[in-house]
Amino acid sequence: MKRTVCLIILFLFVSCAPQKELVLAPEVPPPVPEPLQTPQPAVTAPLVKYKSFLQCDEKTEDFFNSNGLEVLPFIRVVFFDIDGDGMNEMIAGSKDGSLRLYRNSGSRAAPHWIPEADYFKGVAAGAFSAPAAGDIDGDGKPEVLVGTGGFSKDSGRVICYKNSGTLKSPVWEKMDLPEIRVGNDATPALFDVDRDGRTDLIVGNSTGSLFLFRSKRQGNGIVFAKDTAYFNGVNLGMYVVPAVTSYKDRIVIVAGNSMGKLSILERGYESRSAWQRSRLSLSFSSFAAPAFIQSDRPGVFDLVISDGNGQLTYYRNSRNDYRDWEKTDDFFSGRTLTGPASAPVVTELNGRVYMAVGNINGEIRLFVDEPSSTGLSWTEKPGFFKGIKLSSFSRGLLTEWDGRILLITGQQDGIMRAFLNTGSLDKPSWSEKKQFFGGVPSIRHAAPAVFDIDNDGKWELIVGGSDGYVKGFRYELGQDGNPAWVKIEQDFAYAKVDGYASPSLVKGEGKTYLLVGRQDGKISVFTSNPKYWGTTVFYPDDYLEGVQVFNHSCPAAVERKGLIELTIGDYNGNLKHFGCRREQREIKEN
Ligand SMILES: [Ca+2]
Ligand SMILES: [Ca+2]
Ligand SMILES: [Ca+2]
Repeated sequence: MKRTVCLIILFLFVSCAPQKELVLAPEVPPPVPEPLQTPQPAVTAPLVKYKSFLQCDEKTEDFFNSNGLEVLPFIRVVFFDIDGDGMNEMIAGSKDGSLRLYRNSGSRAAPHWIPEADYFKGVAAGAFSAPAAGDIDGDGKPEVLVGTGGFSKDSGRVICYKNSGTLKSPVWEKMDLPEIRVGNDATPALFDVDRDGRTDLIVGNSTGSLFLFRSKRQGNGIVFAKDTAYFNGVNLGMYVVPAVTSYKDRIVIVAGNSMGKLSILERGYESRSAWQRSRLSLSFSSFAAPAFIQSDRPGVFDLVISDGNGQLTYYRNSRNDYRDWEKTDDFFSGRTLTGPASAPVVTELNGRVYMAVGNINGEIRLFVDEPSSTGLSWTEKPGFFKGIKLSSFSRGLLTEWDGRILLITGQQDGIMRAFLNTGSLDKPSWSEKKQFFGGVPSIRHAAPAVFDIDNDGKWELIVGGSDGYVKGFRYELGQDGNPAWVKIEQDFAYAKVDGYASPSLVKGEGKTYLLVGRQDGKISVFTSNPKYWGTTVFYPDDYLEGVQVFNHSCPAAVERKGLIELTIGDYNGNLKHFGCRREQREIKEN
């Protein structure tokens, strides 16, 4: 019954379509999926219907990430041999509060990290987890500790978990210890500061203080007793994260803070010794969190520093003195990171494919499709957009204007801007065209795309917004040489998703696909098929199979050799790549 109604509507719709007066009422349901018929044999056979979809296969390893580590916001790591196999694993806490275990199956130079999904099952800290690991009760098996963060009453604790299973198949259970609290955002590190054979606990907090908890025997177990005098007067900057080791018979703490700055603190073991503090010259954009890692020289530790963008950077202890740190690619090469709310747009210009990627900080980077030194398929052109500073949640794209290259940008506040490259591709020089978007309304979180929808050789402007709508505009040239934009009325009537629409358009086999990223990380597909429908309207029709990203998905599609190459950015800052081909699936009757 329902289908009959649909077919009637469809019939009415198609028969009306060529007339110019057609007005789409929002409540009119979109037509049924495109039925394709197999070639009709002479004899009457049952009608077979197909639904077309895009089968997408992930190829992120070749394009953006050969090392396997997904971007985790506010990642905090420790390196520790948790399973006793003689190799250090990486234990990572993150914004979501859980702990993750990663093993490097590659080498220092060509790392490949593999997550072990369930290793820390049962360990959860609510939010912003900061890990530590060590044998705190002296039974020869390691415990795992989690510092908690975030804006809740549970923030600022250190929770200890004991493994009642085996090293290979652990069963983590919360230990029954007196509460360990330090205010908000606890960041634990284990170290035996008094050399009594029991591992003590050093914890940072959100105000930049460090606290010592001395390990004391109690009955058959241990307790951590707060020693307020030990770090008296030491402040290292908000959201301090300590990493602790020893060097030349002194205790050494490298600590990072939310400003991205790092300090080194040192003192002797004896109780009359006092802390000496100095700055390290390393600096990050935000939330620097250091961790020591075994170097390739016995007894010497190198440093891994994570930051607020989820980046991990390896520093070699170049003079073995914990002061001279030299950045190297070890362990974390092979990732293309462009910052949170990663917003790629891929365009083809003069036969070359370019990808501009915006982010939450208003930065834009340019990549070209040539293999990079790490073997990935895109190479960055550093400084290509030098001098252009946008506000947050930027998205930019390159297109052509007046025989030159034009950068179009959108951002959170709804302002769209255009910059003309008056230089060359090798030495760009950007000059803003102030009056370029006359007629285009302000669209919050404007996510622009350009595409020649109607094949007239002029591109149209397609913009998604935080309200979930996708709108299209076409231009006529005004007297001053600037375009005057007019809204495209019908084509995008159905192009609406559940928030933060981020459009990308691509042609394939006579259709034009409008792929729209959305808040929940899925991608909606709308299809314009004038030959079939007799109209250029984009209808929800085809769908993507095999695509999953974290939220605020931002797709960028380009057609190459019959394949739709799909790049997707997400809120965490991952870039993923999928190769999609059109397939048809038989629709079962009823
Ligand atoms: Ca191990
Ligand atoms: Ca133990
Ligand atoms: Ca101790």
